[in-house]
Amino acid sequence: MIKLVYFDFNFWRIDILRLSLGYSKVPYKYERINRQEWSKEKEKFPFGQLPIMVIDDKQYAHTHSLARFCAIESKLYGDNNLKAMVIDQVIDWANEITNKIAPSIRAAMKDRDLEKSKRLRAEFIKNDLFVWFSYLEKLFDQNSKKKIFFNDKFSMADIVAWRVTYWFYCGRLDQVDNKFLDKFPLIQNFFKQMNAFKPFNQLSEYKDIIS
Ligand SMILES: N[C@@H](CCC(=O)N[C@@H](CS)C(=O)NCC(=O)O)C(=O)O
Repeated sequence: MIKLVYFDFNFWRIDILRLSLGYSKVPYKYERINRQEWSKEKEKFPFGQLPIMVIDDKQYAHTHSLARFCAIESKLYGDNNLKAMVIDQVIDWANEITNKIAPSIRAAMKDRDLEKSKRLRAEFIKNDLFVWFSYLEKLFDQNSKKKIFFNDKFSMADIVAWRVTYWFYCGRLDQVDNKFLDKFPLIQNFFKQMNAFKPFNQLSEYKDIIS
C-alpha cells in the first residue's frame, strides 16, 4: 500500500497527492510528522524534505514526481502526452509561485523576523502574485474549451490549481486579500465550480483541507 508522509499541517504539496488518491479510491496511509521533531527526523528522508511516499519499504520524493505517480495511479493524468504536459505545467506553476512566496514565510517561521517577513510579503504581492495568477489564467484559457476543467476532463491539473488557489484565497496568508481573484475571472469561476463539484467536495480530504 502507498504511504504518504508529511508534516502535521495541511499544505498543497501533500494535499494534491491525497486528494487524487482519495478521488479515485486508491487506498493509502498517511503519516504526519510533528514539526517540532523535524531536526531529528530530517536525515531519514532522501532529500531531507517532505512530502515523501513509501511503497514496499522504498522512499520516493519531490512533489512533481509524486504528483505524477499519484495522478497516473488515479487515472487523472490525461490520456495523451500533450494533456499530460498541461498538467505538468500546472504542477510547475505551483512550485514556482511557492518559491516566490517562500522567503516571506521563511522570514517569519524560521528567522522570526516579522518586519522582514512583512516587507518580503508586500514585495511578493507587488511583483509576483498577480503576474503568476495571470500566467495560470492564460494557461487555463488556452487549454480549456468548456472553461470548467483545464483539460476539459477532471485531472490532476484541476486538483493542483484548486489547492494552490485555495491557499492564496483562504485568508491565512498575511496581507493577501482574496479580492485578488476578482482580477482573474476564468480562474475565479474555475475555483467556484471546483468548490461546487460534488465528487470533489464530498471527499474527506477536501473537507479536512477547508476545515
Ligand atoms: N523539492 C521538494 C521541496 C519540498 C519542500 O520544500 N518541503 C518543505 C516543506 S513544504 C520541507 O521539507 N521543509 C523542511 C526542510 O527543508 O528542512 C519537493 O518538490 O517536494
